[in-house]
Amino acid sequence: MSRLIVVSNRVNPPADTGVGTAGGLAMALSAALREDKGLWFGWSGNTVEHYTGQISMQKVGGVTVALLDLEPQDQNEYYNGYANRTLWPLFHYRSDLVNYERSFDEGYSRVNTRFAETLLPLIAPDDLIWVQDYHLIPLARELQARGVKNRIGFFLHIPWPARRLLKTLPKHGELVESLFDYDLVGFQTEDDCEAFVDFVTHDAPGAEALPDGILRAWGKQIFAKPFPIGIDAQDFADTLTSERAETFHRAMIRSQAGRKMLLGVDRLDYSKGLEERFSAYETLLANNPGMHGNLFLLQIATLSRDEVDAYQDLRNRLDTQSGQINGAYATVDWVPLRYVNRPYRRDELAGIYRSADIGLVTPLRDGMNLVAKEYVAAQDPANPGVLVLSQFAGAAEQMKEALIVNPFSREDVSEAIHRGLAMPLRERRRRWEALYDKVLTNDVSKWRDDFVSCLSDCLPATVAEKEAV
Ligand code: ADQ
Repeated sequence: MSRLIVVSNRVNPPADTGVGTAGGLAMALSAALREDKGLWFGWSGNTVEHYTGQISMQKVGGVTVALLDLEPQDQNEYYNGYANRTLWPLFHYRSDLVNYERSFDEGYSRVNTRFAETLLPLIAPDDLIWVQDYHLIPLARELQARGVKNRIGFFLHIPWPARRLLKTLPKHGELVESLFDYDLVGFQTEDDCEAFVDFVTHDAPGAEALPDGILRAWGKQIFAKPFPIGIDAQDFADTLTSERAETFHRAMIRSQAGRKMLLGVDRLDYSKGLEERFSAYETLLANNPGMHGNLFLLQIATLSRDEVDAYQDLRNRLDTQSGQINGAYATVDWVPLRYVNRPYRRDELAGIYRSADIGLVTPLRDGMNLVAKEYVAAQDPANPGVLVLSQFAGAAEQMKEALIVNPFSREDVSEAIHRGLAMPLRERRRRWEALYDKVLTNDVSKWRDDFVSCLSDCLPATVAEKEAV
């Protein structure tokens, strides 16, 4: 069997303690590589004054990793610049927050070149290379320019934007063309895949969409397909029965003191719809005085990308908004909103999820959203909570038995919370059983196996023919 090399911006498998850095990609990849003899290559997260191109190999949380240090200029232009100030907002439909500068573009190319140069000596002829996410779109082009002939796949963890939006990005054609240097390009949802095909068929020279996801353009051919990501459901179930998860669960139940708990768990990111969620909760409180004192919202929002202005601004606004809600509604013995910025261990989170009556997952745009799946996986089958899920999370394409809401409508979200709180046990169980079945069936191993076997075996004959030429 070929060795798998995974390449991503950051390499941060959670330690065996489960403390890990927040982030769906890290959770999913370490679960996928742990039992594999594969290699995970990427940026260490550290910067050095002068770039050396030296790799350090380590074993972290059971995974072999190869780490590269970058320079401060790389961090500013590539990571904080092109990746998080340009592509992230654009791909999440926030063109108002897009900041494009040529130096970002240059930093993005430079770092992709550095990745290719340092990865090159580690590649054996029959390795499969799997590149992750928007930070590394041009990597296949850079590798091929250095003579790499291996099969290379790409998976996009975030949404693919609508055609007209993408066209606002300078050099968007070049970016899309570089995806045609991969053999297989994977998306989270059918919707994202369709948006990609829509761009290619309308705007790429010589474009042709053939059956089975084969796409031709720029004189090249690729295979484009959705591979919805999942969680490591088995590992999560084991975590749930750990002593720490149970301790946290009991502590939460005690601290609820008979009140219903609504729960949000997110990175502090404008794509997650936190301001809109707080507004919806405020609407619920304003319209239902009888609920005062009988419920609360626990919002865990771990700080993220706090070197980027838009994240600092959001943090300030959320501090104000949470203060206003508590100022307006709290009483001496009731705090309606518990707003927490610190990260929690996975086992602690599992216990917290289990004690929540409503899981609020209301991003304005999200590639998939693993919190929705973790919340479902953590529920007590005899008395499960209700998932309120944004129609704009990729997860909504699969998780139709959740209460699906429009996160831009405070009334819609507030009514769904109300409905969830009043939902009879029988309906809660019926919905949860259907959701849990999907979370178990479509887990992270299936995601990895589907992608890797498609990359290695199942490419359409026409692509195999192309390779033979
Ligand atoms: P993220 O935007 O990071 O991931 P998500 O899928 O929700 O979003 O994953 C978040 C992960 O971080 C979850 O595993 C969650 O448990 C963890 N986490 C969140 N808050 C935490 C906290 N306070 N403490 C500890 N852990 C916390 C990107 C895309 C998503 C896509 C994933 C995977 O933006 O759309 O689902 O990659 O492809």
